Amino acid sequence: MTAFPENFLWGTATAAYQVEGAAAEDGRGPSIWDTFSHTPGLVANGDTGDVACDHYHRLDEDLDLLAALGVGAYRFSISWPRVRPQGRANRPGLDFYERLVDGLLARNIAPVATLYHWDLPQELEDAGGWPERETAYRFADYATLMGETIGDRVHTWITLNEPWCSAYLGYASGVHAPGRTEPAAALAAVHHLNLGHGLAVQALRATGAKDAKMSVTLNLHHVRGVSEADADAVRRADAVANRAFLGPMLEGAYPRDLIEDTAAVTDWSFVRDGDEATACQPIDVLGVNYYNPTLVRQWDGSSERATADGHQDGAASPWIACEDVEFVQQPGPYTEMGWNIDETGLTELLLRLHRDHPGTPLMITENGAAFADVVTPDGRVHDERRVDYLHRHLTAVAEAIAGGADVRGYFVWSLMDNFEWAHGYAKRFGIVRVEPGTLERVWKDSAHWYRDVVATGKLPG
Ligand code: PNW
Repeated sequence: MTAFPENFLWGTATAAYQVEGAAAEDGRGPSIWDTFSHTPGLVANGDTGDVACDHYHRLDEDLDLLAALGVGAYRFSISWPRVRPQGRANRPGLDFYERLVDGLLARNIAPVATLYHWDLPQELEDAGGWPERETAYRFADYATLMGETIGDRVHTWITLNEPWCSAYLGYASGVHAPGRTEPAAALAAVHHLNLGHGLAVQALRATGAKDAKMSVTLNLHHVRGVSEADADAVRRADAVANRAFLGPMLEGAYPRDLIEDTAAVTDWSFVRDGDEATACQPIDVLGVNYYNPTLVRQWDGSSERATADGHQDGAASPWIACEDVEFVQQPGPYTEMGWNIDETGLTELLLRLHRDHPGTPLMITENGAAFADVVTPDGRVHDERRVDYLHRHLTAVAEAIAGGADVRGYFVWSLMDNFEWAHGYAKRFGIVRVEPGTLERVWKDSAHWYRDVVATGKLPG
């Protein structure tokens, strides 16, 4: 029987635009995801986050749901345009997060707050977005506002969620908002996200948030080569996907090979003296989101290039300076996202982080799977494939802990089915089903299973 450490933090995760709805209420301004989802053809089925799970209006019910699950922590994100539209504090928006945080604390659930889960205020994108340095300063202003408002009650602050997605899917491949396909701008966005992270940690520490833990969540890619001959392909993909963030944030410098690999795209002149030191603020825990590994091969040009990472079907690639890297189809089984299921990548990734950054505790801030629901006439939702996925990945976490990795917690993505970005509502990650139409919350088998894991701190069987 696999057991977890005594103080292990068990939680579930969501993000504001994916669950809240109430897109035009109480003074909320538009974000880049409102604009993107309302542009025909960019999101599957024309879905938007206008209503989403209606979490904004069902807050108490959802807080009770978390309490019934017995989780010790809840990871949510704050909608920047709800609390600071047009750069001005919006009291009704702030009130919502006060009620959320107080409601969690009243139920003995630790609030883990992400400042930026992709919903940039539209006016900041109109001024250039993350490729502009100003955006990093505006982000720090927003961090100050949130630190002053709820900083005395938040357990852990996560500055950014997956800046890889913000920069490369938003500005290089364009499959996420704001939908731009400008590789040089994407690398400038990488830098201003790194800078914004550091500025936000400084800003939070300067407010009532000074006792909270500081963190950032990265979707690190566990990159493997098909054979030893593919070492350089692995190095390139790792540089642009992982070390572009780990370097400045944890070591205070961009990796030299990244600068060289991308020289034809940018001269990195947007990096000013002192920026890397600013990005490198001490953090208390590193958030890791993991779904599947990445398999690459050196491309010699003799055949058509494999592009099986799910990001190459359009014209533009998020993999800047990886023209000679093939992304190779991995063996199944697969989730509904087409992502292969391979928990060994999670153990290896955690052990690598432990080896490369030994002083930095780790937390799995997202892990989970999309599967189609099987609802039986008795109203139950039998998602044994999700239970199997979670079981495998929690076993992998336990193995990493046994191998020495300092892993402090685990958050299932997601508490409930929600707006899965460009896929709309078609891809369902919840351990709780959200009934289309009525938005009723229905426990899937995985929710019952997870409640038992949280209650015992052990995996069954
Ligand atoms: C993460 N990719 O997104 C996000 O943090 C969540 O909001 C999201 O719902 C979840 O994972 C499931 O997708 C990702 O294309 C979106 O590589 C896309 C990718 C990775 C993560």
